[in-house]
Amino acid sequence: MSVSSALLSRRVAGGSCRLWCVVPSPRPLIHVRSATVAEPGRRRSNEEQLWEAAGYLPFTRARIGSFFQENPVLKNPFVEDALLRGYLKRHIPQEAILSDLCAFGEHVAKEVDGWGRECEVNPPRLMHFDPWGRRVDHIVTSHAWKRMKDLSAQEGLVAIGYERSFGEWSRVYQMSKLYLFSPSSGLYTCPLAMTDGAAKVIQSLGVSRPVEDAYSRLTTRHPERFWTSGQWMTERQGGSDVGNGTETVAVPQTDGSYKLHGFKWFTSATDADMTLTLARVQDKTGATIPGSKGLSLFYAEVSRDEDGQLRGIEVQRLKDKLGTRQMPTAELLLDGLPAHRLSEEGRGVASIANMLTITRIHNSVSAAAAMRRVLQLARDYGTRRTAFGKLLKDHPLHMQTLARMEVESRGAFLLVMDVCRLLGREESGVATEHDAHLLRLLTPVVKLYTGKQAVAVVSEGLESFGGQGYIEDTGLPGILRDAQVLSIWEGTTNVLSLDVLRCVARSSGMVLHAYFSHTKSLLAGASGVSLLAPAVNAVGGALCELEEFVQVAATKAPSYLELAARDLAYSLARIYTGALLIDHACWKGASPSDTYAALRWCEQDLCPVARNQRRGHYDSNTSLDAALVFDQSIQG
Ligand code: UCC
Repeated sequence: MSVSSALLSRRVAGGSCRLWCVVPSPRPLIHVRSATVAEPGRRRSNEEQLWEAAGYLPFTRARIGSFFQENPVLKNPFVEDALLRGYLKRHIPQEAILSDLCAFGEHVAKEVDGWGRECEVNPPRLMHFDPWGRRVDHIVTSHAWKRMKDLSAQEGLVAIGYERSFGEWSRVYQMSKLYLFSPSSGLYTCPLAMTDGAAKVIQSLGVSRPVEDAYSRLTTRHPERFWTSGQWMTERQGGSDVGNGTETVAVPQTDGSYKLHGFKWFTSATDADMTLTLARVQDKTGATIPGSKGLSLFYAEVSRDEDGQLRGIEVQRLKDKLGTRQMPTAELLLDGLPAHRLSEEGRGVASIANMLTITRIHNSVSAAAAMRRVLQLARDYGTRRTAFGKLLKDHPLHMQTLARMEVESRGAFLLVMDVCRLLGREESGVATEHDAHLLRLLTPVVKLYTGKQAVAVVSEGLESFGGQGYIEDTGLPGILRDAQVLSIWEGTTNVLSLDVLRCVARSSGMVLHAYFSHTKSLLAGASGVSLLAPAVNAVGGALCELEEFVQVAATKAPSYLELAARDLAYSLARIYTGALLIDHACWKGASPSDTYAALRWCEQDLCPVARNQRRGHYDSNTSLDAALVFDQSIQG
């Protein structure tokens, strides 16, 4: 009998059984891993001596063995991203942009990513009182969080969008930079999204007193002047049904300003310098107008009085969140916050809509960036980690898994960048009516679709690291936690699906008309490319199905469309993204991987709304959904 089989039979006969049976042991059970160095004055057991003689004791108290896993290494995310570089080379081959992004990517990998990690490890905390009992409501943030603010100004992460040095492509440039920054930013992209949104609102309403100075601070590159903005929309009754949920009142002052009184339940990045928020103007009797029509948009600065007290704000508490822990999110009592009305009375929702457009696009950039980041790390890890005798990269099944993630990630990137392109066109005054319709339709679509994709892809990405993907101090779990918020804030998947219906209705279907004609024009460019024929046919077929769905749905009651809203939004996203992937694969600088990605994307169900329509899912009279959800019955 070999040494190992002798050991095995002994352990089965006696040793391992003791782990399970609570039988008093004649001597303490010694774990084999720590048994090689005999305790002073104790004789080694025969079993231990056998293990040692066979050389099977790699671990001792003094030595912990030679098995370590190599960590994935973050390399320059610009250099590592063939699609980003290809996209930019195709659309904005400006040396100034490419070299700036390359240098920034290097900085992100070498230094900024470490700051991002520090933001996670040292989350913000709220100091309610100073040591002498004075209420101070001070949100203490990490050094790294403050560095992110300076960096954001210096790198022009908001400013680029307003300088417009590259005309209609300025937004693509800005968002490409944010895309490189986002996964390493310690969630600083959240205050930047709101800052960008606030600048956009102020610009669209007209930059005049009292917000001139604020606008210049939001869009400056000078760290000492740079301000961030909040967007306080969510109250105790929630953040989706803003029209009915907003309780905050605005009390007019004799000088034309207002004081706000209310409770903001969820304010992100609460260390902002200013905010935009909604409130109901009180008349002389204290009455307000209910619903959306009673809401107006206000600008308020976050400042302290001579005693160091926040003016008109009490920070109730910081939120204890699943993710985005790097960022202070608070409940705020507004108790006479000095404010200025920016919109006409009752035009609050319409006026803040520009901010929603911008933050939803930022959200989508962060979603695409999270997918790309987890893939970059997984890809690198695949070249280092050996399992079952070879590197992960040499296991075809592992590569298949990463390739599927890659297809999702590429699709998301192209969809996001196309929306940024449209935004840039609108802002530089070259957008056609058709572009404007597309931008309105695709903004909720890109936000809702990429938010969901990010959670799925990042979750799969964590699995590609095995158990290490589940270990906190690798930094990997935080990517998943932070991805989960992307489908929630700035409108949940269902709220945004309803926004799609809303813009279809308000435009009398013109947004869909723009969608169909643009998608067809993208496909037309690929008509002679035989390699892409299966993808072109799939998208073309799905587009026909979608047109048929729209025709049928137009004859149905609103409840029918409401039930179809989510599938409709998914269909819009998948078909349009398929067309973008095909279009990109036709570019003269495209690679075989671009073609492969397009083909793979188009193999999925591109038009789930047509499929589910045929199954009768939207006929509310036959729907058993609620019965299924609340099922309590047991048959028999
Ligand atoms: O989640 C939050 C935390 C902030 C954190 C920031 C993160 C940034 C990302 C970071 C990346 C890392 S704050 C709360 C989030 N809440 C929402 O997003 C709201 C969700 N709910 C909606 O979107 C709803 O659809 C509402 C609130 C807009 C619906 O309100 P109404 O009053 O029923 O809306 P109406 O009546 O349909 O529209 C009123 C006006 C209309 O204009 P007019 O009167 O001129 O016809 C609409 O056309 O507003 C216009 N409007 C829009 N315009 C409404 N929605 C839009 C839109 N999306 N785009 C353009």
